Amino acid sequence: MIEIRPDDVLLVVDVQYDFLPGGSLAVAGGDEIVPLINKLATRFRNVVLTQDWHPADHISFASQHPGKAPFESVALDYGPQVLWPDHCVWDSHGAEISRDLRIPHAQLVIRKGFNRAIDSYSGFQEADRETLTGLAGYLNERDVGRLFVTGLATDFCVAWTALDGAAGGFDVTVIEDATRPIDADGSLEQAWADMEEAGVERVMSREILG
Ligand code: VGL
Ligand code: ZN
Repeated sequence: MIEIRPDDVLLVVDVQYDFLPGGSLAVAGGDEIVPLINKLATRFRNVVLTQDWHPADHISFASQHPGKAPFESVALDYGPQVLWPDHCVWDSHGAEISRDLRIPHAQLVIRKGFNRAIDSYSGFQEADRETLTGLAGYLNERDVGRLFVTGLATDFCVAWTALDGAAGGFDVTVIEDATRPIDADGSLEQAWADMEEAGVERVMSREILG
């Protein structure tokens, strides 16, 4: 069993309608994790949410690259970029955090991906590996303990957030069954390998909930 301490933080990544069944970039079984995250959240004094938040002409959208289809890749200034269906366009229904997520004590919502020319899977920094979101500053200023990461999708925004957290010196654990993957082209296996390599812990929710 893992004893949750008062200074630990639950990070809830991108539980938004576009990533849930019926959404434009729906993650299979994404809705199944919502009740579990609600339950986990009752154990944490500190909860932080992230919200994917793109302008309608965002560079990660296949629709902005003539001749390209979703899930193809392009080379951008900052490296390879997977192209996605239009999703989480700011102020659209799909960008809203699910109303089924019941975490009234959540303290902060970090929006990311709002610069047209840079994607941001990670809650900590954009894909140029330079532009910070301020999340590390917030957490450090609050002098928090361990980070426990949940949400969507395991192999993209959850993994990148966990990896950047670990790189930033945080003690990071992913609660595997409180996430669901997109799993495009071996991305899930790669993500777990990268996280293991970075020292990110991988647990199941029962180790916290009993
Ligand atoms: C995500 C792809 C594009 C995610 C966000 O939340 O994992 N994936 N934008
Ligand atoms: Zn996105």
